[in-house]
Amino acid sequence: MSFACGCIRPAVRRPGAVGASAPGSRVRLTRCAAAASYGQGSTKFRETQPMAGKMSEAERDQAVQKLDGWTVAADRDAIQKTFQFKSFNAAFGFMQRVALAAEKMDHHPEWFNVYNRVDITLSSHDVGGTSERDIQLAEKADRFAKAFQE
Ligand code: HBI
Repeated sequence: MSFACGCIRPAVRRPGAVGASAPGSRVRLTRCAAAASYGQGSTKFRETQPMAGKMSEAERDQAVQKLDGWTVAADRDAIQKTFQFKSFNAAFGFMQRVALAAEKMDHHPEWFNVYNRVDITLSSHDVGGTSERDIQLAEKADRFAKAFQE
């Protein structure tokens, strides 16, 4: 079962958390554990989550085509790209730059780094799919990559 935020399992409501369900019950999360792990403190329990901000497939696909080398993830509503650099130092420098931009945007990548390679997946957990924030962060990442690949 998947949830609006893309999580595959609900969290158990902790006693005292805000929500309509009894403590200990398993409730439908719209702000997933990943979102909660962004340091937002308590997880908000809502029956529905406004989907404002989520791009339609057509909007997403059109936006991805304008990016440099990004693709739509095969298994979820997200965009992905693999960056290759000349060295680990260049890759890590790129990651540091992206991290600063992500923190400033309050919008964070899912990424994997091995040596000179950085795999980035962007999705907006709060809307359970791709939003303009993902496109904006992808554009920033492409700009930063150019600086670290020269
Ligand atoms: N990053 N990719 C992504 N998606 C989010 O929904 C998100 C985030 N970083 C921080 C963040 N949300 C916070 O604003 C809270 O909504 C969790």
